[in-house]
Amino acid sequence: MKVVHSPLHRRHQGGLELHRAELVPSFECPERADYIRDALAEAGHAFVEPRRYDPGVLLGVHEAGLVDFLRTAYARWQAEGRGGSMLPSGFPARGLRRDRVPEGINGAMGYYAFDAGSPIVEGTWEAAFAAAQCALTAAELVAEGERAAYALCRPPGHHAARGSYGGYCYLNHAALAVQRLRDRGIGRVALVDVDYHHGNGSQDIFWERSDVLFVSIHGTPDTEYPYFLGYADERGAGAGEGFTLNLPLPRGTGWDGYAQALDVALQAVSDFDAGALVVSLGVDTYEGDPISAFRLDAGCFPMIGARLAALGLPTVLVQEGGYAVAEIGTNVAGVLGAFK
Ligand code: OKP
Ligand code: ZN
Repeated sequence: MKVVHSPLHRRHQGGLELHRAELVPSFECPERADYIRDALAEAGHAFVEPRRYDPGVLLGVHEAGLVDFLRTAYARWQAEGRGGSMLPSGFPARGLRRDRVPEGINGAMGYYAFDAGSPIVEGTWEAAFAAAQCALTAAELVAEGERAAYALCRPPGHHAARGSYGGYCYLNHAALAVQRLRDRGIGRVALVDVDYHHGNGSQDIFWERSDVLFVSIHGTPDTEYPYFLGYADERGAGAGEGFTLNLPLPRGTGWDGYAQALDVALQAVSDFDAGALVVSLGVDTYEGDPISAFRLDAGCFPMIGARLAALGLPTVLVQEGGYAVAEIGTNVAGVLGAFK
């Protein structure tokens, strides 16, 4: 299938994250995309460059305040004489005001971020916007008649909400793909998130909408990141009530438990009568992943791909997580290989 990819992802590099009380190089590194690119080239997939879009397209799923913050943050940081990684150190948690954005860069960063693990470096905006354009392009290829297309996005996107960033995610690429398919006239779009972590950003963006079904299989927030969203009792609100489905699973889940949840997820997609499917494709469900705790082996990924493909829907796959760098390429290729 067509793989939409941009080398600009490399501009997001060298960031530090707060991990177990230490600043360490981010697990979300450029080599991730290199491994995937190499495995997909080896498997014979065709690479295309993203089309160019105006940043205004982001306002379909994000608040202008977040987009402006991300676009200008590093220049503001440098204007204060700083360099390296930007990480926030204070957040508007319970008991604090969140009705105004602080004027200074440190307060503004805490306002828009929801964790201290998502560094902004000099090239973060350029990389994230390039990834957004990859997802938009993949959606348009599918709207134009491709059976499936894959956006090799880096950094990932599914934790980025309408007005906040975190979890290594700045812009929500899968949500942009969904919105593009809607704007191209597809009435109902299903978004299936198979990343190990709950797609809190995607859930937030589509929470009150009945034209987008959001279904996520993930490690339970009882113990897993992002901790504060992704429970089974979250089902959407207003017109969107019943159009969010969360299937949290315990640490240590292997293929049997996973496959059962996948069947439930895909039955919900069938019942929704979607005109197209977007997949938030994280491969951090792999047993060797350094920050996750499911136990799927490499043989599971072609089976996941086969089940997704069996829906028979025009499908946009968008790369999310996956951190066992040597194996993520094989696992992504395993999923994509099922779409013939
Ligand atoms: C992004 B995606 C480690 C803390 C956890 C957040 C994990 C984000 C995963 N220092 N960091 O869903 O794969
Ligand atoms: Zn993840």
